[in-house]
Amino acid sequence: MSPLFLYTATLYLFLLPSSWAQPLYSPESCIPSDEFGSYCPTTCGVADYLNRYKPAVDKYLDDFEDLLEQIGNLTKGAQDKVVYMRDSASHGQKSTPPADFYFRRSSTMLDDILQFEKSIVAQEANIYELQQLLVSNDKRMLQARQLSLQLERQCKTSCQDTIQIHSTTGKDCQDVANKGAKTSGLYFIKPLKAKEQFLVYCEIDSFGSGWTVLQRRRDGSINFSKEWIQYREGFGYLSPDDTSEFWLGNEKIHLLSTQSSIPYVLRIELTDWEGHKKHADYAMFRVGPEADQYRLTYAYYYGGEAGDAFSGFDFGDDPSDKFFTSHNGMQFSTSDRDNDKYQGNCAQQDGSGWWMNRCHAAHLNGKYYQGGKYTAKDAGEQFDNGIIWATWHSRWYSLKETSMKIIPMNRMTTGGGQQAGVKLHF
Ligand SMILES: *[C@@H]1O[C@H](CO)[C@@H](O)[C@H](O)[C@H]1NC(C)=O
Ligand SMILES: *[C@@H]1O[C@H](CO)[C@@H](O)[C@H](O)[C@H]1NC(C)=O
Ligand SMILES: [Ca+2]
Repeated sequence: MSPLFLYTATLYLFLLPSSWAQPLYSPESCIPSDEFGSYCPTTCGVADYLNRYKPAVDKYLDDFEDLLEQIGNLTKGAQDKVVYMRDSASHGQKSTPPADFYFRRSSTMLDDILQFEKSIVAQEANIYELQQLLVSNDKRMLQARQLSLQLERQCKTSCQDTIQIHSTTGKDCQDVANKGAKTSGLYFIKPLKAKEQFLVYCEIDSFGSGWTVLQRRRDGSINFSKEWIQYREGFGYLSPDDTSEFWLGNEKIHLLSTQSSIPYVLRIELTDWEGHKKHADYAMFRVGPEADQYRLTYAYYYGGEAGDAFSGFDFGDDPSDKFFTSHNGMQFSTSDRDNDKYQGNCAQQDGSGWWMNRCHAAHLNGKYYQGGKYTAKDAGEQFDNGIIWATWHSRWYSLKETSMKIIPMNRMTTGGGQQAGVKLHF
């Protein structure tokens, strides 16, 4: 018997201990126990399990035994062969065959070895490539795992409002700047007669000027076709980096502009689609209370390259054009509240809220037209309903960006404030 067979036979004996003759656990020895946990089997379950699978395991072992015997037989055959070859080799040595025979044999063996080496080299290259692939896959998997960890962490932290609202407050943005605020952004302000503070965007420059922004158009993202209540309360979004569109609200504009003996200057800033910027300033800007339909008044045009469209424009259609397109002294109109000087409803025709006359030469809450130029056909009903400043561009040209902002008038006239302010913005 070969040593291998001896070994396997021993193994076989170990695999069949006598205890396998009977069930490992009898049903009586079951210990139902909670310790195993609700989803783990009890010892009874373990016994049942072993009893159920024992016949199949026995069969496997029988088959295994057969296989081992076969291997044993084969090993024995191989051993016999080795013995036979050794005998014939020693016999061959004794008979000394011709050198030529050995040479040929060894040269074919060399060929085989060379072939073998070549295939080993090729295999090694393959293995190397696969290893590289494995490494890069590992790296990618690591990255993916890190990403998923990051995402998991992000998902665990609840949604937080990360918008920064500055802590300085005041009755307007100039007050905020006077109290030391140095950067533009969102601030709460509370005009003197306001019941509650409210949020505004303050544009604060390095000269200490603090503009309170009332209106912003940038990209057409907000629909300005709204009704009275929305224009009264305000709509759109205030953003800490001045990237969004909004109307602050007529009530807030009223409270701001009428709160003190120091009158305000309204600055209108305009950008066209060619990137040119112009502005127009109005002294003593005021918006009346709701009881007076948020009437707009100002004392005079203070200056600016955009021209004085607020005071009307002579379109050349009629001698009264300028008079009927002036906005000074006009009440605010919306589609649902007609306070204009026209037999029709300007705000409804133009889909906006504004200090309509009959109807306008300045119209900053108009419809947003990408690219600027539009026609009566684009407007749907032949009304010029774009974002218009007639003293700069025609009424069939809708401006790209606008803003309306106010500052106390003394900032424009004292301490070189006027120069500073004008220089900084344009
Ligand atoms: C192994 O060899 C013995 C004796 O030579 C024989 O009786 C037996 O059947 C063989 N077993 C197998 C599985 O071939
Ligand atoms: C803007 O709102 C008005 C009124 O709700 C609506 O009729 C109009 O289609 C809207 N315009 C756009 C561009 O969404
Ligand atoms: Ca009317």
